[in-house]
Amino acid sequence: MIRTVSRAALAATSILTLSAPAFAHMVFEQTQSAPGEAFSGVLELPHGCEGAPTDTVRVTFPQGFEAAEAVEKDGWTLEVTEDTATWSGGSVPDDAHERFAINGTFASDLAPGDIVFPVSQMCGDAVLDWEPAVTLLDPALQVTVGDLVLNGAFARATLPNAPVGGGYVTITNSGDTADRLISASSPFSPDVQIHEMAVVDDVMQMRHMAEGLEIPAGETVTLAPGGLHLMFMNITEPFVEGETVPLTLTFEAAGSVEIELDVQSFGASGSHDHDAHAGH
Ligand SMILES: [Cu+2]
Repeated sequence: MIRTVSRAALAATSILTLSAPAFAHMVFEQTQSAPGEAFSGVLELPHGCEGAPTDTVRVTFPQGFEAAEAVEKDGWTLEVTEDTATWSGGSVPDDAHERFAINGTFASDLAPGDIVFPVSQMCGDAVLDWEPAVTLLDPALQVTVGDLVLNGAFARATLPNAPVGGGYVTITNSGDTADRLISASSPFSPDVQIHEMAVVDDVMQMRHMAEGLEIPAGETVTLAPGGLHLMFMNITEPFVEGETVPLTLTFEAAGSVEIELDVQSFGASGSHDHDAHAGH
């Protein structure tokens, strides 16, 4: 993600453009929604502007983000117009990570894909521009089983002779009791395991979750590159970009459901192909 730094005092020709390191960009805490769904977006300031404290934050609501509101903050003046929410008059030190929140509903006729909420972070005359995005998932690709809704299922293409493949899906439990993913199976592998990433002795390692994966009531669990994932052991054929991999997931309460994983490029991270994430 690119951020631009501009100072009003400088001529347009001398505007600085810097690439922010991946760990310092501004993203929404919740990055997925769908057309027609309500969305609560929380943004955290990664830092000030070149060391200076932040005094104003403005979020521009994209087209199709309806009934938009923003959440008041102590010590800040909030002004909401049809297109923007602006918090001003406060001060966030460079090393603090203050949060700002907006609410609204994505219009039901919006197309699936990334929706950018332009954000201007101001520190006196300095302005940092950010482009946090929300991915609208395609409702046609949702799969429902019991109280669970499965979204955005994908796998990454495997390299020649790779023994394993990774699969990812987002699972939302709309019920009021917890469920548990207890097993997975696929004709592409004799053994599909549920893995999590954990730091052991300062080294990131994968751990087989033999006890399964809890899907808490009312919550969304995201399996994604660099985090929780399904690991297809000893794959019987390669995962080829553009094709699909069938997968059966079995939940303790909701039962079994068959889904198809879209095979994306080797480095894909789901709908955010442009973002760099830690490898599998
Ligand atoms: Cu793994």
